Amino acid sequence: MRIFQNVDDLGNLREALDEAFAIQKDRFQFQSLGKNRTALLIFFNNSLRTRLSTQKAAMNLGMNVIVLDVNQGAWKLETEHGVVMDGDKSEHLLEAIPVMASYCDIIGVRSFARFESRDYDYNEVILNQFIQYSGRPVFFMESATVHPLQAFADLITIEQYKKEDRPKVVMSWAPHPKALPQAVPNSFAQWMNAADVDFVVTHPKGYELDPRFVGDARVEYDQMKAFEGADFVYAKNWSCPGVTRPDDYGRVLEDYNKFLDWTVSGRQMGVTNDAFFMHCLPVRRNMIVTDDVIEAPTSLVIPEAANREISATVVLKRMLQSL
Ligand code: AN0
Ligand code: CP
Repeated sequence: MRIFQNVDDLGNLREALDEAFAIQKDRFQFQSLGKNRTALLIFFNNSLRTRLSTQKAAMNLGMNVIVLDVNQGAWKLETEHGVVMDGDKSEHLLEAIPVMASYCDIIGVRSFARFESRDYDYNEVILNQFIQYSGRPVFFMESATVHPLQAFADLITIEQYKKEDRPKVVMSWAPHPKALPQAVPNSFAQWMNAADVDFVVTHPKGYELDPRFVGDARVEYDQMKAFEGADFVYAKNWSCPGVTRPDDYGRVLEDYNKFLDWTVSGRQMGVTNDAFFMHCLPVRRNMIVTDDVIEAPTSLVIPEAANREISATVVLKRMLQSL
């Protein structure tokens, strides 16, 4: 595997899940695979889980790891082509990428949506430059539009905890004071569409996700109706994807205070099939989800985060095998 961006990059999903469960049983079985190989993890944005779990995954495989926080210690990078660099940016990404690539075998990049232009974000301009100019396998550690390591860990978690063969999985928008990207819901929708689950999305009108990720998944605007009989509830906020009104892209459409009844609480969980609660974290309590729901025995947020190590180990293993 040379690129890890979309669910299709894994090929047969059942085989990928079986590989994940085998790694869960013995995460050190491929220790010799990464000997004298180096993973470079590049962060343009903050991270707790991705940073730690991906380093841990590389160590499970016997790799060396270098972590770069671009905004702390590296030169400020220009990412646009053709600009006169007379501002605060001292180096261009087009030099920085091949230089960084020369020190490693595999590159992971985190670069969130900037919300300046929908086209710029949805064309994945930054990550595509890494793919084009690094000559290395590249995996997405949350880009402008996708977060595949998260979605893979989410699917592993659902497979691990499901009580029905084909569980009902509900992804619910929840309120948040600041504009957040669509990467997590985009990937979750893409992966749920590929998995054997009954998938429903619920959000207020105006937050419709891009069809290239949500496909023809069922959308239910009545949150309580969507939650009926759910086996898994996946909460997440996202800003306006700008599908029907591109000018609204990246905006919080209305004051979050008007949507506090969308906060996942015992009221909605009460109509589910004793559903498990999931969230990618970091989460704002009593905004996205109430304390009692996230602290309940049915909350999977910690095992879900722990599975990030497993998804990253499978992905890095496959990339090592492609070198
Ligand atoms: C990010 C997001 O919503 O995409 C990262 C989630 C993994 N969250 C925040 O910026 C709070
Ligand atoms: N879920 C997730 O990717 O968390 P971090 O932003 O802390 O890496």
